[in-house]
Amino acid sequence: MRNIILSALVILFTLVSCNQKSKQQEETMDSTVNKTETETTIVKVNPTAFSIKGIVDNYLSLKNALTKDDSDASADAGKAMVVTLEKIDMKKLSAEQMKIYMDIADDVKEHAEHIGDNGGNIAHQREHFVLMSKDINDLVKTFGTEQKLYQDFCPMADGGKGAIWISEVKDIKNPYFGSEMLTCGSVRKEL
Ligand SMILES: [Cu+2]
Repeated sequence: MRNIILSALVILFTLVSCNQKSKQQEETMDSTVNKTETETTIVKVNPTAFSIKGIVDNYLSLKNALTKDDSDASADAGKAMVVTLEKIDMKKLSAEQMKIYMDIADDVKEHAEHIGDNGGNIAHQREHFVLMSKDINDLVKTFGTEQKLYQDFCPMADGGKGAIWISEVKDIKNPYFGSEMLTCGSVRKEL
């Protein structure tokens, strides 16, 4: 998935460059595009200029509330996420970065609103958490984070289809089942 996004970005970036940059800049671009690290540089931004830390923090609070079967705390974390998303400063992002960010963030916000509005219905909150976790995974992979994070997987979540979640700890604490099956799942990789 990441490779597809990055390849698409490189192509997009090259197209935009061809239209807008001078011949000389274009040559500089072409010479760097061949290096694999360029793919990352295009996307990665100065962490002091743009950070998804607030979003990740809210996500982890939500995840931890779900592991404790605490629907009200999950709703609070969902509401906090909506506030965080509204405050994110996108000015330092390039047009391409902003498009990627906004596509993901719009989706995260929708899930956060549903989770915030469904205190008392943890099953429904967990349905939205399946999709939000995919978004957070994409955000972290695209924009990076200074914190060490793990991508965990539960094969039984989402009606047996399996689902990932992102965690700040290596121990498995399952947000999809909570106390019912707290240690179901495994670490897939470090992010
Ligand atoms: Cu909903």
